[in-house]
Amino acid sequence: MKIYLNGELVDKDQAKVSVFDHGFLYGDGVFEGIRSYNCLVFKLREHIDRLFESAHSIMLKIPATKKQMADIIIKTLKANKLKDGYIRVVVSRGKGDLGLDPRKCKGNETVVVITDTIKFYPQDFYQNGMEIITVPTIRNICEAVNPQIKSLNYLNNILAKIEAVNAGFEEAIMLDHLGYVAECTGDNIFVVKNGQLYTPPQCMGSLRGITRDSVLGIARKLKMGAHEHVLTRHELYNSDECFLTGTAAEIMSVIKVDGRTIGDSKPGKITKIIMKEFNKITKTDGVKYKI
Ligand code: PXG
Repeated sequence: MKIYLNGELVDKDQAKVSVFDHGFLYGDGVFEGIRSYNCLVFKLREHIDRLFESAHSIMLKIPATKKQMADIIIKTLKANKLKDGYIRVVVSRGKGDLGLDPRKCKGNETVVVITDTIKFYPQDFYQNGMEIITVPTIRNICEAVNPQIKSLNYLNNILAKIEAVNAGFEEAIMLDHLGYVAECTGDNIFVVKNGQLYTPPQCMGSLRGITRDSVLGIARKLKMGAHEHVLTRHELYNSDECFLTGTAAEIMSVIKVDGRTIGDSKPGKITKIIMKEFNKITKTDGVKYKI
């Protein structure tokens, strides 16, 4: 496997970063998770835009243009002959000293692109839906670390994941500081009620997911009502359908939340339509490459 590291494609064993890298010492950096489907990098422009926005917010200079970053990603996919890949782009503040002052790292930014395959949830979940729970750890508040920044500091989400796993579940619902539903540890959440889609507004402490935006686009195209609206657990429990969206998970039906059955405990009709339409756009909405 070849990894892109600071201008070069190197073997996996040679892809090494300094222990003084502030990405390692402090989680000081940003990342993206992207998928390619049959030689098409899905929503590549949107992912690169979000990477640059995350970096801009933390005043991290990415040592490449957006076009160069897209070329690097495609070059890495080609080097690994991957038609269907999972791409991890990481840009960290780079090597500094033991203090957290980012000025010490200036000009040392680390750029890594890893391309691999991914198998996320068991196939059974995609057919029959999954059960999830709400966990005690709340999502970071915007005034602290804004969830829009896809930073290398994912401890907030990891704590929630640990709580879910400890309780015997694979995914957790995180609430915001007001008790409204924010999102899951690596996915956004939607409910369907009376034929209308609802997802929490991004200002309420959830990442503006690219899969989430794709689903809102699909709903608009199909003339379904889709709303960004605050959601309480009560509304989740009493929804007709519920599903998660994310690059890794894609569209995942949820059939039980905190022990409450959702709808008739099977992937819902609208969820299935969204899954089918999502599958269609993964064949068109992105940047093609040849291997
Ligand atoms: N919320 C959070 C907190 C995320 O990290 C999403 C929502 C979904 O966004 P996209 O743009 O992918 O639709 C994400 C992104 C993993 C993993 O391995 C998941 C994500 C990122 C990195 C790793 O679980 N999801």
